[in-house]
Amino acid sequence: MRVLLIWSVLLGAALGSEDFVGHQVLRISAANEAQVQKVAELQDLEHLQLDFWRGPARPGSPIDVRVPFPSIQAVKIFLEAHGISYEIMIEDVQTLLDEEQEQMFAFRARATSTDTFNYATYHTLEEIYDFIDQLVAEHPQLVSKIQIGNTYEGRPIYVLKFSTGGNNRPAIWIDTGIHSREWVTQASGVWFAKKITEDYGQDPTVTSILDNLDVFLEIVTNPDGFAFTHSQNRMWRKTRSLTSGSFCIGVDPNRNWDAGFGKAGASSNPCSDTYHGKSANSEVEVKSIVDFVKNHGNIKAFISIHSYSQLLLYPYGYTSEPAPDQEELHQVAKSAVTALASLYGTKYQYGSIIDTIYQASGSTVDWTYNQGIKYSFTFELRDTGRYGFLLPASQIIPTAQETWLALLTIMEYTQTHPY
Ligand code: O2S
Ligand code: ZN
Repeated sequence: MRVLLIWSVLLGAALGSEDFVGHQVLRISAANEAQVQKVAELQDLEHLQLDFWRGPARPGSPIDVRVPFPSIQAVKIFLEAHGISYEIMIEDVQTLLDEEQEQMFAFRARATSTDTFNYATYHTLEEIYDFIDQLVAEHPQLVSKIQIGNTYEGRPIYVLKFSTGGNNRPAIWIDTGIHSREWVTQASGVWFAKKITEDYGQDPTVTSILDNLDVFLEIVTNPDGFAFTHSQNRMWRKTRSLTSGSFCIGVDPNRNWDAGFGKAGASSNPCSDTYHGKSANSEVEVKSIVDFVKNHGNIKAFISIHSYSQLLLYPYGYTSEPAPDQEELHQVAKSAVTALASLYGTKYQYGSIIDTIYQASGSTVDWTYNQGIKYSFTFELRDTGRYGFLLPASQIIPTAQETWLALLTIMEYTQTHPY
């Protein structure tokens, strides 16, 4: 164990990946709007190098922030000075990263088929792309791979198509990993893909869905960012594009869509983790999906999967104007989270993005909804903050299983409520 640990640290150092020794994640409880504003001020102090994992949000909903070791005292004194309460959620981020690396190292054996693939560990981009090819080779009648574009750095962008025939059937879209550090989402995407191939022709619900609808699944929606989380910085969220006039890299692909683009709920600062980019669809990873959706023209449900916080959200994020279908979306969300909880009791909150989490402009599902895709939803998978983005691999399968129940609910509803 020790030796392995030392190895992984050395290996990390040799590869030049960023370390997080002594970094803490604080959970801040802002009691009122003034305290939220105070915490938001911290965000603007760039020298502190804070990484907001969650929020700043409305009073009452926690704000989680990763604080680099050299900033810890300053941040704690600031919070205490303003009477803002906080607790330490993660004592040392690097310890969790070392455990994650050790776990991956122990299971690093390459699978030769999707039956020997280890669904209970995290995988690299290469491994996931191999998995995709294996799944297609094993089920050529059911699964195909579509390349919808190339990333900023030139990597192929793949979407899996699950189809039993027909001519441009109404379709369901699911994407995972648009934020690269949300690793449980790509891992769940892999599990969903396998699950569909296992259940088609066996499980009546899945069979009926696929006899009527096509399913598109983009597992690694931000391949450059994902590769970067493995090679350089586990905490990377954005794309990897360059912005002229700035030394900072990347655009938030969940602020880059053409719905309330650039409004409150996104940053115009290229160094921010919620930087919206120069213009809507500036990111090729976003534009490739936009083109695909428009060309297809028959997508009826669009589900974009993030982590963490255990939420099921529907539009809007950029405005507090209720979506015209709010009541129906609320009912669908309610049934979906009920199904999800039935397996392990995991509790999800649900509602519109702006009411439930925070204002966010230019997000995926606001755009798809405005395109006429009524059943547009965003998930935030496990957990509620104990591990945040660093969810232990032992929770991958339970997370995927319970989420699948919610997805089935939405897919079945879509099938039985044509519009
Ligand atoms: O900030 C984000 O992009 C959220 C979702 C938004 C729709 C608010 C992700 S990280 C869960
Ligand atoms: Zn996200």
